This record gives sequence, structure tokens and C-alpha cells, in this order.
Amino acid sequence: MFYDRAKIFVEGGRGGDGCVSFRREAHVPRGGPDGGDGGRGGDVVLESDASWRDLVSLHRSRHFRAGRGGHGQGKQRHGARGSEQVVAVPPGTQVEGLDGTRYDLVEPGQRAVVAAGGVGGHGNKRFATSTRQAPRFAERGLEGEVGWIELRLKLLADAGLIGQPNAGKSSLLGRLTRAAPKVASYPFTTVEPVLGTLDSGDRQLVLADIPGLIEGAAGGAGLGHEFLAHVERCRILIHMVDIAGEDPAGAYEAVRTELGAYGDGLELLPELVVLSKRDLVPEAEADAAVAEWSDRLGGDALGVFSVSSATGAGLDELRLVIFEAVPGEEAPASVSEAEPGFEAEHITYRPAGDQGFDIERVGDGVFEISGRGIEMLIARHDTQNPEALGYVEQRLREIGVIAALRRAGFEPGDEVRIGEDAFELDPGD
Ligand SMILES: Nc1nc2c(ncn2[C@@H]2O[C@H](COP(=O)(O)OP(=O)(O)OP(=O)(O)O)[C@@H](O)[C@H]2O)c(=O)[nH]1
Ligand SMILES: [Mg+2]
Repeated sequence: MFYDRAKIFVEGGRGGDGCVSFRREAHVPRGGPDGGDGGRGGDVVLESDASWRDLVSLHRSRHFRAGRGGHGQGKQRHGARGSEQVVAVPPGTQVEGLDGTRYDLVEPGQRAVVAAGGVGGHGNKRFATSTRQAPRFAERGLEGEVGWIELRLKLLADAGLIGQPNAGKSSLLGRLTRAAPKVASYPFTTVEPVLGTLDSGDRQLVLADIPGLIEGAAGGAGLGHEFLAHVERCRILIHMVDIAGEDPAGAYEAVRTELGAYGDGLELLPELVVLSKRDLVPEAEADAAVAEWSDRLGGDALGVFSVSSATGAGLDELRLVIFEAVPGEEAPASVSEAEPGFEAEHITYRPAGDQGFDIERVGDGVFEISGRGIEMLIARHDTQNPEALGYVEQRLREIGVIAALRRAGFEPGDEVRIGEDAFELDPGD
């Protein structure tokens, strides 16, 4: 099996709580607040690692949890940062993190934070002001991001071998590279993409053998449709057509139709056409076919060649042509052109910011406030602690929530619900 998809559960570490503490010194009867901050929870991070070829390891274990942040302590000691949880994935993995950021991990070593740890709470030292010299509250740490994410692997190959089943794709890969794919005289021998490396002495190219494509592949027929996604990242296609087959031109058109039907511009990739099995027809017929196909396709193809994996005819020339067709300077198979807006580690989407809130009257004297910033404020404080509640009220006033509540018909003493919390709010003026 070749695993090109996986779904895993990721959990960022919870932030540590801030500490409530007061200085105690021999000669100072009542010292000031000295509670330290909680540490940040650890992140779950995907890291592209060339020792992996597919996502099989993520099928064996699917839960990844980063470490909690340490709690703050007295004497202004801050809690330790939670430990990071690193998940190794093969280069070519695409993923959307829990915050909606999309990543494409192309180069080994690239990283993506898919579940951020929660922030730590501030210790009581931070809440000391001239009018509140001895705050007896501190913030709680926040939960880390939690949820399921889906990973998708898209192979990074320079050239993709495509064609109908039995066209001779695997045989060619076996002749041009050290890969040893299964070859047999029945269709659908290849059931998963196989990669091989083509070596010119000073440069290497990766060739991918894609399972045979049949009519309807883009819509789900056969096996090839599963792997059309891998063709996306190839820089050129090597389209193989069995010259000794019943209807070579029809076979070629059928595959072209599937490429177009798949979308994503697969049909726009530069294509080398290779007429295979030339040993099965007379020499002159093979040469005539090459001339005829070149005429017919004209500029639509990079070129037309005929080879035999059985006798080796035409293989040396084809090898040179493949190297010429794939430009050398760039890094292999950068995805940015094929899929705009999905480049390596570029943020393409961010959910709405933390500002803003909504107030809804949900019953007589009961108001529900929603909004990420407000919900975080409440999650960080113990509203049962009168001092903490006093602080929360002050913040709500500053943000404009109290004024908005009043406009919505709120009376002091009414119930306010925010997130999981419900409390009576009686703000002074
Ligand atoms: N005579 C001859 N037979 C060939 C040649 N290339 C491949 N074959 C035969 O054609 C059959 C199919 O070859 P494969 O390489 O498995 O074809 P494929 O395109 O990978 O097929 P799928 O994996 O099913 O899509 C096998 O029986 C091969 O031995 C060739 O150049 N000459
Ligand atoms: Mg094959």
C-alpha cells in the first residue's frame, strides 16, 4: 500500500497558570505580589523528513499531544514552556493547520505548526497597580488548539509516466532507473506510484510511474484517478502509447481527455510522447508512426519518440531528451506554479481576528456575549473570585462591552453568559 492521505488528532499543550504569591521577607511584614507567569503550552509541529516516503506511519499512530506549560511560581519564577511534539512527514505533504493556515512542506526540514499550544496565564505581579497593590488573582493558562487535521501527500517527481494500462510504463521505469517495478502482461499491474531516479552523472531526476489511466479515471474509474493528484507536481509528462496496440491514437486521446477532466491544468503540462514496444512492429512502420504522430501533434507535444524496453532501442536518446526537457537550475517540482497560493509555508488564509463581539438577549435578564477575544478573557479568569471578576469587569468596560450591554437593555445584576461561564454582572459606574 501507498498511503497518500492520513487524518490525525493533534493537541497543543495547555498553557500553565499564573501564580498568586506575595513576597515574604524577614524584615518586610507584607511584601508585594511576586507570582510568576505560566509557561506557554508546546506546539504540535509537522516536519518534512526525507526518511519517509509516504504517510504510513501516521496510520499506525494517530494521536499527537504536545506538553503542558509549567505553572508560574512565587518569587517571580515563570513556568517552563511545554515540550513540542514533532511529527515527521514525507516531503510533499500538504496540510491545513487548526487555525486555517495551509502549508506545503516541500523541502526537507520545513516545519508547520498545526496545533499551537495555549498561552500561559499572567501571575498576580502583572495585575498590581497603584490602586490594586495586592491582587489576589492570577490568570489561568489557556487550552491549546485541539482537533483532527487531514494530510495529503503529493509526490514530488520531475517527470510522470502516464498512459493506458499495459502501455509499458513500468517496463520503461525499470530500464531507465534502478527501480524494479512489477511488470506483467495484464492491465493494472501497477497499483501505486513507484518512483525511480534517473542519473546523468551530474544530475538526477525523479521519475514517477503512475498506475494506468482509463476512460473515466478523473471521475473515479480504474486506479489511475487516485494518483492523478500526483501528476500535478510533475514538471513534464511522459505519455506512453503502445504502438502495437489496437488503437494507439484513441488510447492517446482517452488519456488526454482524463487529464483535462481532472482539472488543475494537468493537460497544460509539457508532454513527451513515447510510442512503446517498437520491437513488436517492423522497423519502418515504427519510424513512419513517429513521423506521423509528430505531424499530427505538432507543437502540442515536446516531441515524439519510439522505444523498446525489450531490446533497448531508443532508450539512450529518450534519456537525453528527458534531461533536456526538465530544466536543471530550479529545485525539483516546486508546486507554486501548479497551484497558486499554496506555496511552501506561505500563509494563505487566516480566520477573522480577535476583535469584535456579539451580544444577544437569550432570556429575561440574561445576555450572551460571543467573540473570541472576550471568550479568552473569561477563560483566563476565575469569575468566582471577586477580585478577578472586578478585573474582568474593568476590561469589559474598556473594550466597550458594558456600554453595548446597556444599549441592549442590560440592567446591573443581570446574568451574563460568555463561553462556558455564567455570572451576575453588577458593574459600578
Ligand atoms: N515486446 C515488448 N513488450 C513490452 C515492452 N514494454 C512492455 N512490454 C510488455 O507489456 C506488458 C505491460 O508492461 P508494463 O510495463 O507492466 O505496463 P504498464 O504500463 O506499467 O501497465 P500498468 O501498470 O498495468 O498500467 C508486459 O507484459 C511487458 O513485458 C516492449 O518494449 N516490448
Ligand atoms: Mg505498471
